Amino acid sequence: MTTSEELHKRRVEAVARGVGSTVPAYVDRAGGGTITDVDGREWIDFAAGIAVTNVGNSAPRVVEAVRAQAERFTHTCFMIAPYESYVAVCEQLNALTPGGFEKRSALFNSGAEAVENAVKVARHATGRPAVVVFDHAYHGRTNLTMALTAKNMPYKHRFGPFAGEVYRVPMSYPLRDGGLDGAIAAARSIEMIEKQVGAENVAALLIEPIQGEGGFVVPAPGFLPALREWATAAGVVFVADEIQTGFCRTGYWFACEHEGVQPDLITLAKGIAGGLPLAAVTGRADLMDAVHVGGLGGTYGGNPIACAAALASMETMRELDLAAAARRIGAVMGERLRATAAGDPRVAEVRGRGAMLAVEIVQPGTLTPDPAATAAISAACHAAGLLTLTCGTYGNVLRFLPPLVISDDELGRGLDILAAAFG
Ligand code: PLZ
Repeated sequence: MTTSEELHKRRVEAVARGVGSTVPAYVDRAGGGTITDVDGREWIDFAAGIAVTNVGNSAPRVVEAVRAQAERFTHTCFMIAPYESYVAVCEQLNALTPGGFEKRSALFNSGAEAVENAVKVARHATGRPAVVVFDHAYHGRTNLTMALTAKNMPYKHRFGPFAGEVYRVPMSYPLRDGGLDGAIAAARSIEMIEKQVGAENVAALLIEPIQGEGGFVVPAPGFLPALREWATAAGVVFVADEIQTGFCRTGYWFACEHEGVQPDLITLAKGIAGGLPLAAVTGRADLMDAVHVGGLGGTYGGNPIACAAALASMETMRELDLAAAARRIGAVMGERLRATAAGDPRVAEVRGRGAMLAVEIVQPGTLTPDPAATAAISAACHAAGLLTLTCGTYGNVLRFLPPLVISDDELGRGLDILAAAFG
């Protein structure tokens, strides 16, 4: 069989350099909490393909649904000849997302595409141009979503000019803003919007309820509710980007539920379909239905195989109660991480919710980010067979996103490797 080393040589000659990979191990198969590479090495998976395989890789229901749908038909294009599974996914999203009001959904392929479409809907419905985003935000790599994303390297560098009418305000980041009260942090951001943009010019306020790529930043309690309240009063569409936090990851179906926040629109992707490419915008019927017929769409959006996988994934989440599983995983991981942190002055903070936890690494005795130490700890994990990811504006956050079906044994072994990597 071909080895990872051989495949890597072929890759360098065939695949564009701009597409990176965290580890040079080529995958043979994956399931539960592990990935097996073509060299026969087993990795414990604390990445879940960046919070995608919440139901696990090749989850039995997903496999069966994909197989059955592929046999019936693979694609007709919903804009040409529609089919039930698209409608069923929308019905379920409308019912599952926070807010008892009437909702509509539209399906797309990627998270970035969902964000683009949420902005289209908000602009169309309000007739206003501006979009407000936050420091450390990540919303994608397309032209508009690069503008919405905060971090230059690697996402934006030399890829401009970017889309206009995007305004950035401070995030609540308790570790780095002196533990500012959530409502006070919100007032600071709101004042900036009102003075520099003008509320009446703002179509949408777009926020990740817990920031993903930006460093698993959990805003102080009260920050999201205060922004929600202001948006309502100002006629601004409150858009929650739950692409990384959604589908049971944080211990609820959606992270907004931790503070009872009801967004006007929610962007969804990643965990929605067990690894098949699917994304959605779900939200208030009056906003979604403001757009003229034919104004939203795309060739592949809501592909029938992806929809079948989404229905099977959501059923798996319900059947196995993966929100509860995320809370259990979070309790076990959190305890071990805090024990590690207690003896290690490089750990500034352990944070996150449910099975979306991270540690922020600094130079001891300071808040100065230490991306080199972060990379070294992550590399030690990789060397020992644990797949971990880093994130953060400063590249100094180790993040942990295991599949929610990981076994206690796999989780425990992963945490042992992690503890050893801290040395
Ligand atoms: N919004 C909150 O987390 C994707 C990106 C990894 P796409 N995050 C992982 C990388 O380096 O490209 C993400 C997200 C949030 C939007 C997106 C974009 O989703 O499916 O990658 O387009």
